[in-house]
Amino acid sequence: MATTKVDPKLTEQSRAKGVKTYQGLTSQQLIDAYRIMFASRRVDDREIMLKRQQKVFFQISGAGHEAMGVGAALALKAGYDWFYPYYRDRALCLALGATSYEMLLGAVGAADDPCSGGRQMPSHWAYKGLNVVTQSSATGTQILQAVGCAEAGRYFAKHPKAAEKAEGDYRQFKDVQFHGDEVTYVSLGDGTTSEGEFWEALNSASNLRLPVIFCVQDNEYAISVPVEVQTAGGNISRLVSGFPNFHFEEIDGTDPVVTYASFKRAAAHCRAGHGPAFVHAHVIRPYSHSLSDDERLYRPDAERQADAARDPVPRLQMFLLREGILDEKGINEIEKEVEEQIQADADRALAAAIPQPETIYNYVYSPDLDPGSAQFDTQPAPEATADGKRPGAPAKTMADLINTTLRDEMRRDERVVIFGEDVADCSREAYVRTKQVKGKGGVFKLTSGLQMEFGSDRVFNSPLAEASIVGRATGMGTRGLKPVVEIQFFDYIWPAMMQLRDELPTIRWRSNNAFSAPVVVRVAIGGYLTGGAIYHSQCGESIFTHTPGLRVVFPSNALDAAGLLRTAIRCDDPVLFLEHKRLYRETYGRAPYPGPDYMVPFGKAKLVQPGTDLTVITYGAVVPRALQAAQKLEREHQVSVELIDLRCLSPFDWDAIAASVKKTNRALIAYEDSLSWGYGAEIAARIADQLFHHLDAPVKRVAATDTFVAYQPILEDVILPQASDLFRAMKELAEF
Ligand SMILES: Cc1ncc(C[n+]2csc(CCOP(=O)(O)OP(=O)(O)O)c2C)c(N)n1
Ligand SMILES: [Mg+2]
Repeated sequence: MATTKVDPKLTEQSRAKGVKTYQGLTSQQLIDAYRIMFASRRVDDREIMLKRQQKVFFQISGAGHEAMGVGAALALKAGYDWFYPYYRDRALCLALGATSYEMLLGAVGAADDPCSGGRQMPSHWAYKGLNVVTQSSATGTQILQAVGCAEAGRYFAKHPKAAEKAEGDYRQFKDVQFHGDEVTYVSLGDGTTSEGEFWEALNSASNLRLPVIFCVQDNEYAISVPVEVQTAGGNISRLVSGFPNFHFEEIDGTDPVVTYASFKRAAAHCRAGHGPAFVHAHVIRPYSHSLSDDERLYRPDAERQADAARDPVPRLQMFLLREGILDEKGINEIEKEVEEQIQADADRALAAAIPQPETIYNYVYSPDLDPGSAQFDTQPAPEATADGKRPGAPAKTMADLINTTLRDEMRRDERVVIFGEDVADCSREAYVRTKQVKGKGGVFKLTSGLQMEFGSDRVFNSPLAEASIVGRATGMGTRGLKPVVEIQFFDYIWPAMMQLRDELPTIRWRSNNAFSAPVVVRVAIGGYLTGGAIYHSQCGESIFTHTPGLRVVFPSNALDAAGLLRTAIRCDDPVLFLEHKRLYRETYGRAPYPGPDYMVPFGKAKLVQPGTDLTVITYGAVVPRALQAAQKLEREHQVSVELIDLRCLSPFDWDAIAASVKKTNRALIAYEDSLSWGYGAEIAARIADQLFHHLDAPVKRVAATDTFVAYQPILEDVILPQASDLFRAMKELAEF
């Protein structure tokens, strides 16, 4: 049957009875392996047929990779170890316990497709009960996540109380399970080793001695590009051999006995805590890359025939016959059973219900916890502070309150971990403990003192690699940790863009709510720094507000920063938390410590000042500038400005905007980013669309020039919107 699982216990029993085994595999296990490999190939063939009949919409095969998958699955434990496979891992998933019916549900895009409910292409595996984690189509993004997954397993083993459930925040909806000797499997093709994230992942796994098995399935092609073009010298094993703490294997991946034995050794190395393993398996790709590709355009027949001679399915069949494990009749029986099963599965899958159109909005965000709800709306309670502060206590800066909020939440929730560049007090912690140095705690000191209070496994420096920060955090978040990571400057967020656009915010939606990664990414953003120049002043928030599933927050004052950050940490969705550098220590917007439970709900704007003549919609560092301009306009021209601070940029508070514009009939959107295609464009379009009949004047925008930010302060002043620009625009709008 295509659903048969191979029982690893058989190995031990047979050995005890003196039965012949093959590297520990019994005859029965090899028969089962054949059944699965044959089934895997036949599911591919069936899908190819259905694609030609236009009954499915995409096909990518696992052909040629079957022996690799089955051997790995036999050596590892479904639902115990963790799996970050890639699209060629059909046989792995079947051997772990997924069924051919489930796979065919994916091919037709059925509502009950367990991988994605018809949202992803077929062969994008995700089986929650088996610990097979959702994957995207982006090659290589899974590798850093696998590293984070392994880190989470180790963390929970060391902090078992952190795994406990808690009410009232994301933990209520996040079951954690872990095993002290678990391993994380991650696979990729030879071409994908060219991605930088692959190297970042090897680096961290090696340095941290993480129990990750990297399985490179080398079929010598990445679509049409051969391995010698991808890999210097043509052999990835040679290039990675210098990474310390690894167990390396370079094997024939077309023989399940070889792959099983190799994975046994790799897993033993990982489970013993020695570090990661690297299995470089030479496989074949007997079909083209996918059904959208015709390999005859770039591979001659001779080369394809040489591949065919190593085909793992006939090869295992010959082996079984040669060893007398099965005779021809036995083989035929298995194949017939598999064929009949797959035929029946395909018929059932084609008749399965498809998803209802109205479900498309499901699981963009958590269906369980709404961070805009009353639960996240609390009042400042200065008297409730842990360190005895009282009302009338000194006003704190935004930097102070962010630091205090992080500290409070780390005390409250042992799942919170913090990492990023320079966020630790001192990686060589003995220097601080012996009082030789004070410690740094972030280039802006926002995480100061946290490593000293909570220890180096909860607050630590990462390598200088932004994709690694977000990718590892995503893997950790998937396992139930709450990483609150820092990107040092918004200007350098771009290496993490793939993780921030294609991974973190997509995990829940693409897995139809089977997986989630409610991670917080804190980012220092913005200009007005006098000398910050092009690479320390950028905004660009609209690039992220354009991404569904990501909550984007941008506070303008200390109290909001504290309340919104706490909501971000307790919430069940990924949050991009933008902290304006210029506001960190500004006099404007300081506030006393509001207590350890102060929260501001997401998606609720703040009325900075009420007014009647025009509405200004803004956020971040433009808020104090707009306020200054509005006060001057009132003083000098008796124009009453209603000033709205959005605080949350996605989702944003449309109701507050609409109510205000209906009252004032004039709207100005002010933002620090460059004007064109900026955040204000969406708000302006929506006002024009939905409030047209309420407008007495065109919707206006004030923003930075369509340039970068210059170093010379005179230029910076011209480029970024100033109070004087806002004053002028407000006055013109009022007079229109
Ligand atoms: C980041 C990214 N770039 C490009 C693609 C398009 N693409 C899909 S598979 C593939 C080739 C992958 O080759 P390899 O890693 O060797 O795996 P194989 O398909 O050979 O098993 C490419 C270029 C993608 N999915 N993701
Ligand atoms: Mg390849």
